[in-house]
Amino acid sequence: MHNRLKTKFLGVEIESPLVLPAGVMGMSFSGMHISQINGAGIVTSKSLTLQPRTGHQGPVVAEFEGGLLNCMGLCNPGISDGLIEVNQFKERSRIPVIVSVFATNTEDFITLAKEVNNCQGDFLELNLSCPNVFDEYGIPLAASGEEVYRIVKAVKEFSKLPVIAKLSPNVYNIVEIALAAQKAGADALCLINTVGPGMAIDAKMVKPVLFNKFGGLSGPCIKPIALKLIYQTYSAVDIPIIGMGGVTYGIDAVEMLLAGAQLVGVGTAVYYRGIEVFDKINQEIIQFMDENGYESIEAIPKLEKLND
Ligand code: RRO
Repeated sequence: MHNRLKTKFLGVEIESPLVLPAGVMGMSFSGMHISQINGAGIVTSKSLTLQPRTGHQGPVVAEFEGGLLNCMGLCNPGISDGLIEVNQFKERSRIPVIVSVFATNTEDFITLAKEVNNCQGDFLELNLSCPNVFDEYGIPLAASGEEVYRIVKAVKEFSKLPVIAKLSPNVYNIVEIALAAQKAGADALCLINTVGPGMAIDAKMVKPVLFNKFGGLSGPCIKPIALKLIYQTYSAVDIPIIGMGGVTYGIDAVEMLLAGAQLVGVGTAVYYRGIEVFDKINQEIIQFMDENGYESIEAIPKLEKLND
């Protein structure tokens, strides 16, 4: 890994600002490991729930001209088995891991956080923003500043790990939600989760492509939304942001950094460019730095904040 890509996140040294977001490579040790070998600086587990979940019936992924739709439905092995994979990863790998968890109420989030305290993970991500379980659980918690505040505050009392709140793009006022998370003690924010949900239709078959009909949008078409929400949030909060949404090339990652992100998630691009995408984007960032006279990642400036 190139020294010039080194950075720090919440006091932890990392070799590249690129993050494997939750869910992209599933929940196995090997999915996280292969991302590390290919240049990711931090990996995130699939969001883990208290009990295992099989997820939705397939097809759960659909391609369209602007990116992908997914309705995985929170398929995961449950917290106990999931943490075995996390520990296995930590024993054989040298980079930090974010353990992502999902629940629908404060008590379950606290139980999950206590479980995560006993694993070798480095950070705890609260997924407050899955767009694909509306039928089961209703509107995501990240739609309400009060809910976000309540859950983050409760988890912070019990978590030994720094807490990252994963927010939704599908809200009217992202700043209000981000400030609620910060006020509750969140150590960092992660945004954005997938957009929508949306829908794809197979015209010949006269039916929706996804079995579940609707799914969250990811990929290049959501990058402008991600950049706007990250920039608005960066302008308002003092805690670091992991920015993601449509990052496919090095220049997209640089745009995220300029918008205020400290780290950058690369998810759907794995589908387009293969697992080597992390190394490719690392190289493209270095090329941008060479061409524009930046010696290190930290030397890449941020945009002037809104209302400054
Ligand atoms: O599993 C999913 O359907 C899923 C989750 Br938990 C999420 O947070 N975001 C997403 O696009 N899909």
